Order: sequence, then C-alpha cells, then structure tokens
Amino acid sequence: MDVVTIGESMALFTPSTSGKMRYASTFSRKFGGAETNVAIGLHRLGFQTGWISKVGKDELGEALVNFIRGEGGVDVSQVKWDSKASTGLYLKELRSDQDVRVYYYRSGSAASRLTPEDIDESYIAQAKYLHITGITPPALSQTCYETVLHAIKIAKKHGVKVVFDPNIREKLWTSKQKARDVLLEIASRADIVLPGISEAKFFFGEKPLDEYANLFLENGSSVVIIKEGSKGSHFYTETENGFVPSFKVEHVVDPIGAGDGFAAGVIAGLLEELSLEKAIARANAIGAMVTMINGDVEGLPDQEEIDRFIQEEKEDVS
Ligand code: KDG
Repeated sequence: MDVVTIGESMALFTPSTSGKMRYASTFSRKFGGAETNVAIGLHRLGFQTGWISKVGKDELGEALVNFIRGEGGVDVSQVKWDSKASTGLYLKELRSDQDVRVYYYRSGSAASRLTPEDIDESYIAQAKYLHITGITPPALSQTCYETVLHAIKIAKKHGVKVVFDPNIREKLWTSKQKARDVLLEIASRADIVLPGISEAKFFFGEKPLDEYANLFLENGSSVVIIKEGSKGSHFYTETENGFVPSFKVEHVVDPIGAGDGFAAGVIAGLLEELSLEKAIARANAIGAMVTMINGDVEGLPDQEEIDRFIQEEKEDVS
C-alpha cells in the first residue's frame, strides 16, 4: 500500500441547473470526500491506496463504497458499516463559476462515529504515507479527532510519513479559535503540510509568505507547500524554497476538489522521489484539470491525460 487515508465521503447531489438551488428540481448524484478524492487521484496515477472510514448500512452507503472500490480503485477493506447512522450527504450549488456553495447533511453521520477502535494498526503500518485532512478532527466529532490522533501515532511509530491538508471548512467548526488550535496541533505532527494561502492567514493572521512558511516549519513540519490558487504554489523546506506557477484555465466549471487533486499530485511526486518543483508542477496540472469538469473526482486525470494537458499548455504559450 502506498497511501492510506481516513475521513468521510458522502453522496453528493448537484442540481442540473446553475443558480439558486431553491429553483432546482433535478439533481445528479455523484460522490465526494476530500480524502477519497486524493486516494482516487493517486490510484489514477498508478498507486495503491486505501481508505479507512464508516458508512451507513443504507443504499447510498452501498453506492458510495461501490463507486470508490470500482471507479476509484481504492481498497475499501477497512470501511466499516454502521446500521445505526446514515451515510452523509452534501449538496453543491453552482450559482456561478465564482460562487460555488456547499450544504452539508452529515451531522451524526456514520463517519462521524469513527473511533480509534476502528483502526487496524497493521493497515497503516504497511503504508508509505498517511494522508489526513482538517475536515475530520474534530469538525466531524470528538471521536473522529481521537481516531485521527491515534492514526498519526501509529504512523509515527512505524515510520509512515504524514501528509496534512488543513482543508478548513468553517461551517463544521463551533469556533475559529478551536479550529486554529486543533489544526495547528495536527500540523505539528505532520511531515508535509499543504495549506492554502487563506488558511495560512487564518492560522497566523496577515503576514508575509516566508513568515507563514517559517511558522509551519517551526511548528514541526519538514515540507510546507502554500497554495496560491490560480497563481501557483510556494514550497519551503529547511534547505530550499521556490515557486511553481499554475496552469491557466480559461473556464472553471467547478473548483471543488482541485486542492485534493493537487495533494494527490504532490504525494505521487514524493512517492516517485521527484524534486518538489517537479512534483508541484504535476500537482498544479492535476488541480487545474479538476476545475474543468463538474464533480469532485470526475476530472482527476491519469498520467497520459496529464502529459497531453501539459503539452497543449506549452503549445498555447509558444
Ligand atoms: O475538497 C473537496 C471536498 O471538500 C469535497 O469533496 C467534500 O469532503 C468534502 C467536504 O467535507 O467538504
């Protein structure tokens, strides 16, 4: 196993029409979840990935697990079924390409009932990377928080590197201060952190970029990649730093999932022992490609599609 991840995935309902959702009467059913988006992205690049979670013993749970196992190609042997709670839902409202809103129906969901006992130590121990996001701890529940801390402890014990994407979802937190405290604590235990620039600002207030990076490095991480959306990404370690520009996307259809595509690209690069610059260049391409298609995972490319995209971009520039 190359990468193991833990978190909630949900059935996603997207209206067939854009604009206010109150006027929508037909929806398409898709699936989304930051952690499985990453696992699927990595699988499309040829890596072995596994997902630890809980889903409701219901029709949407069956469909979700089938999708992630089938289309996603992710190992779901560690997914538990919960007959006392439902699979979470989320709805995506595309008011315009600049204004995408999400509405969660996941309080008390099966995944929010994950506990440390749901984790098999040997499953994490045999992976190279553990991927965690800030959506799970404890935005979903206190036991999810304990589960994530437990998973990180196992990873550390077995030399599995931890990648942390803060993925701050303010709707899921009771207070900003709590989000700051908990997520920085988790970041301090992660080897690689992937904050967006607005997340760095959320943690540390308005500061120059280099200062954000130093604060994350001092907090305990050894690689810090700060994403600046359509501009590009900045990377920092103790010994090097740099900036890798993004690819231009003429028409963004749906930006949700781009950060997960980016994370998949970074982790793939780390697994292949590429330079950070090369890893981020591919990650930027994946992030851009995800925004061109409606859905959180539908735009995740395989290597051939990435090569073609990069080649076309080069031809456009020259
Ligand atoms: O990063 C994309 C995710 O936000 C989306 O797939 C749904 O996991 C999700 C969430 O909690 O918002």
